[in-house]
Amino acid sequence: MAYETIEVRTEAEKVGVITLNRPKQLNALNDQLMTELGQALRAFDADDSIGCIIVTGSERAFAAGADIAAMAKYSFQDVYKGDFITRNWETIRSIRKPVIGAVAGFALGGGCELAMMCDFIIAADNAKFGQPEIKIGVIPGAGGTQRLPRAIGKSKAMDMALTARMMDATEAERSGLVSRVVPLDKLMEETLAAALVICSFSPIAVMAAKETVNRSFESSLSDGLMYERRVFHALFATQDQKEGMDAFLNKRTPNFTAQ
Ligand code: CO8
Repeated sequence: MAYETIEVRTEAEKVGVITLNRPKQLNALNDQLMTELGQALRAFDADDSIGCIIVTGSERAFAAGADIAAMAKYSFQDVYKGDFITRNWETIRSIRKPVIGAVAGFALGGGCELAMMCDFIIAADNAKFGQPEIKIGVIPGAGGTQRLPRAIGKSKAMDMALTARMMDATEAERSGLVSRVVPLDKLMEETLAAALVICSFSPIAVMAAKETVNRSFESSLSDGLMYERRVFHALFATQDQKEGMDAFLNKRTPNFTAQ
């Protein structure tokens, strides 16, 4: 499929890589980009040869937010009737394979929110995260007020949403927003290495692990624990569980088949 605002490629025939590509606008997220991103994510999710997906931007910007030029003239009627955001921003939530955000440069506003929709974030040492919407008379609208406090706690989330200050990569890692910080020139190499580790495991177990961790954000502890237990039990019905445990006991590399 021909895309105009993203680039799509496959690495090692197993990892789908989606690069946001509106360099002149620092990858500002407009309707076309979010629609194309959703299409590319869905295509990789449906492709049995793909085990993990990476979403990334440029060295200067992962994404500097929603496209302010596109939004500036919208009325309430436009955004409400057009279901602005929900209609094409949430596709990533329905992707069942792991999605890693590889973030360099600015991840601001909707860009920070998109990064937080990924399953985890690997940041380059030049990454800067922020929710500066307050500076342009609005608030985060794609999950920033909800995912940020869950990721870094109320005080820091309030600080970012109310003062619009940016958080650098070191602080983002210390706060739990990102899982690792790597040198800028190693960002893709390290993220790809992480993706290939994930690809080496049972795709069924990987999918189940993602689903179960995500469940923790939607349920009470006891409901979440029960859900985890049942999924854990269910994995004993898979061939991959037999294979994984047998390979461990016989000191050999497992050959997972997604069965
Ligand atoms: N939208 C549109 N264009 C942008 C955006 C953006 N968010 N960010 C940068 N650009 C454009 C600039 O207008 C500029 O274009 P031009 O060269 O034609 O003037 C070009 O990118 C380069 O930007 P700068 O010259 O400003 O570069 P600097 O290095 O000086 O500054 C910054 C970089 C700090 C990133 C600065 O560009 C900036 O502050 N950008 C805006 C950041 C922002 O406010 N983001 C939040 C937007 S609101 C939002 O995301 C709401 C999300 C709600 C849900 C999403 C719904 C769709």
